[in-house]
Amino acid sequence: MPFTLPDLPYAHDALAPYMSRETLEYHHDKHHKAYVDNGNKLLAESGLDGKPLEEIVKAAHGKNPGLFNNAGQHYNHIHFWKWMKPGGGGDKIPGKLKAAIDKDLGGVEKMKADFAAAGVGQFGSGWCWIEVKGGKLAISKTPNGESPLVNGASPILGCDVWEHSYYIDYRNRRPDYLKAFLDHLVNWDHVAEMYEAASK
Ligand code: MN3
Repeated sequence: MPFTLPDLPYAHDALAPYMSRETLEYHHDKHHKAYVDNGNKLLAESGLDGKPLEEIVKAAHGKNPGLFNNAGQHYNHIHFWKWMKPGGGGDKIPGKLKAAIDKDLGGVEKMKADFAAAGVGQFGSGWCWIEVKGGKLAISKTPNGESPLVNGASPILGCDVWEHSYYIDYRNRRPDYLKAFLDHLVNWDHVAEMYEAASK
């Protein structure tokens, strides 16, 4: 089964002013679509067609760089759209996830500071994450299209720090973009769902 571009779970202008219609028209409609289209060309000849996306990402890592980059970014972006919502962000974090953040990440304020620092500290293109590894939460960052999946962990929140995600709205101010993501965009309900799934 080929990769397909999912619709955004909200209107293109729903995240403004924190993420503009223009950013989402480029980022979802053009950048994510290119990962899908290019990934499908490479998937067809890979022998991995029909496998679940997470398996394709892990199997292609280190073996099929072209497929890995596109399938990895397809996986990352499918969740990135769901990790945001209009009126999101802030500290309204579901109880079980909040307890894990307090226990493993030193509380909500420290988690937010460390997550933003990971995003700012990722040199060049990449992502910052909250992941579950060995039953515990951790903050991490990865270059390009990688994700915690390739490090034996499960991502539960990621923020895209490629310039295409923020340059229209924030120019070079990546720290301001990460602050807006945490304060106004994060869909903590989707994070909690992925935490539940990763904790089974
Ligand atoms: Mn992107």
